[in-house]
Amino acid sequence: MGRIFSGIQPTGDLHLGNYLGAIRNWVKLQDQYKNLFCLVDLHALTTLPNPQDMTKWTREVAAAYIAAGIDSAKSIIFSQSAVPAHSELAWILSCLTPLGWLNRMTQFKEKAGKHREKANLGLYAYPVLMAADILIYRATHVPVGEDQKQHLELARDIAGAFNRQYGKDYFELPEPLILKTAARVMSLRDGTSKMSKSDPSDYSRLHFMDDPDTIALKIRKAKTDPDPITGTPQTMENRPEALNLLGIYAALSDITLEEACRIFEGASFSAFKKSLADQIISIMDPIRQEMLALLKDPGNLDRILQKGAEEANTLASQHLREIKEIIGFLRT
Ligand code: AQP
Repeated sequence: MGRIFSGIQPTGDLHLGNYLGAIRNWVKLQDQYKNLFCLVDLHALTTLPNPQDMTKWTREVAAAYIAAGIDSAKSIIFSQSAVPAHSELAWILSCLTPLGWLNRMTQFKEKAGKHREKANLGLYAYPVLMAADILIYRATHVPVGEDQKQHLELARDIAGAFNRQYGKDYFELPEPLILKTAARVMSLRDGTSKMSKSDPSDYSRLHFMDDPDTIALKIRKAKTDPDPITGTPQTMENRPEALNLLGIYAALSDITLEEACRIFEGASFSAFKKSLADQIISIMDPIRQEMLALLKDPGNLDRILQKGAEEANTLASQHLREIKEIIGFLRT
């Protein structure tokens, strides 16, 4: 059985993009692979959230995983910071990673923006920690969206560099798992930029915790254009907002974008938006209700994470022992 590692940063309220692009697909992988689903709080630290938010968002992401169908009896759910081997391996791997490789990472350039000199070292080294996250469990597969492809490539290069340096095929190169069902969701205000936790506008995204009235309002306010919906995606090529909304409807209904266009051909956006809001509410509101119930008992959530951390630590510490032996560290 293959092994999967994946995670989400607790850096804010989760949104529909995180659901359709990641969590919903992970649920389906649970019977095919051994899965580790992490709350990557060490990565989140690169944005320096205040401690209250870090705690709140970590529990919320855990609750979202479970409410959406990740089963802690089948999958390991845990916080990255509870497994010290991630940080230890990240240091080891950083000594094998040429700066030139990191300089090519587009996400660092995007996130650091114009103030590169002020960006923290953690943000720059983020892909090395991500390589450690994957390699410490000797994961065979990593579900990736477009935005993470380059980081996974780097993880494979770093694994190869370790194997070459020590003349041993210790790390199998992790394979990307491109999921056909993973949908890229764009901002409700701008169909050309992705829905994101860090977008300053609340109206750009739908949160897991939005109640039905808020969902309906945000969909009513979502940017569209004055033309009616046409029958194919090709005839709507230059209408990114319209295609994004139809794409969301299609993903939630398990149909293709072509089918969604056919169903709503000729419809006005006000009619389509009503159907879309109903569809979102019918899927996301039961998840919200379950999250609310889970968040009422933080002690129980913490126990689930504690159990996950123990399982993850058992796997990770065994591998770290082997890695240290290969390197020649003294076993004291
Ligand atoms: N808009 C999206 N559409 C599809 N998938 C998405 N993901 C994020 N946004 C979309 C997927 O969610 C997973 C976890 O993402 P993350 O929190 O680790 O970081 P991110 O990709 O940087 O997510 P955000 O929401 O954009 O956060 P910020 O604003 O903090 O950077 C990943 O699998 C990602 O592909």
